[in-house]
Amino acid sequence: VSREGRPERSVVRVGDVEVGAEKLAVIAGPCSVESEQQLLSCAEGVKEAGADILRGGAYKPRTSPYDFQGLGEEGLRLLAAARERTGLPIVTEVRDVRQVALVNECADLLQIGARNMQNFDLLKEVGGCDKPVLLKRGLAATIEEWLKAAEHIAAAGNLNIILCERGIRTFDTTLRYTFDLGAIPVAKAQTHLPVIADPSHASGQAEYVAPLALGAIAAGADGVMIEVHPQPERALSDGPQSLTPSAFAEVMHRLRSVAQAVGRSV
Ligand SMILES: [Mn+2]
Repeated sequence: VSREGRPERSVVRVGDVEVGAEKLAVIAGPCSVESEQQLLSCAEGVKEAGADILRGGAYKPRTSPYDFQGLGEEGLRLLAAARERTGLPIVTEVRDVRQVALVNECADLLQIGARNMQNFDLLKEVGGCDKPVLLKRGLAATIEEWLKAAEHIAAAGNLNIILCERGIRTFDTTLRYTFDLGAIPVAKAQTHLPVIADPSHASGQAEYVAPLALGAIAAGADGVMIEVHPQPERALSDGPQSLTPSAFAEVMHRLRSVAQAVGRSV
């Protein structure tokens, strides 16, 4: 994944969407797929606001085993229905090697979550897939460890990798994580891969999602991934950091000016 081997920047195709091109890629949707109604209303809202890719978790890695773990296969079916309805390609997390074949069949982009960044068997397995991979940075991973994790996927044969900075754990717990803005230009300098940012998990609070998203784009990110829920107060996971579809539309509006200032479009 190093730039030494490939000086020009890579563009990764997700369905018909290009990630890493002049136009920024905006991924939006709920943390978890909860129901048909929740997902479809969310999908239509983010599409209307201009999102390019729909996110939604079917297999959720949760800190507590007693929290909602996701709808699993039913969630994948609902995501496929939302793609059918809106035309948006879908990204969803694959949490375990046993799910890879099924998720690869259903999704347009396979997400490796922060907690799985160094699950080397899983990296190898998605490295053998024909779908692109979204690799989140581990919450306690150095930039070098993150890029080496991408190398595991590439070495297994899949060069369609998108990196995602999502905040790291530091001494400061004011926000959910500490958003590492500097990781964006460093990852872009060291690799040819597209780099996006996840301001939702980095901040953990809806009111700080917009400023982190704007900062990421100003720093050279190729896109953002934002959690959106039709009723954040009723979300089964990550409600406090989820934006309503109308708040998301407002962020999209603000992203356009920053994108323009750095020679990109939304
Ligand atoms: Mn989440």
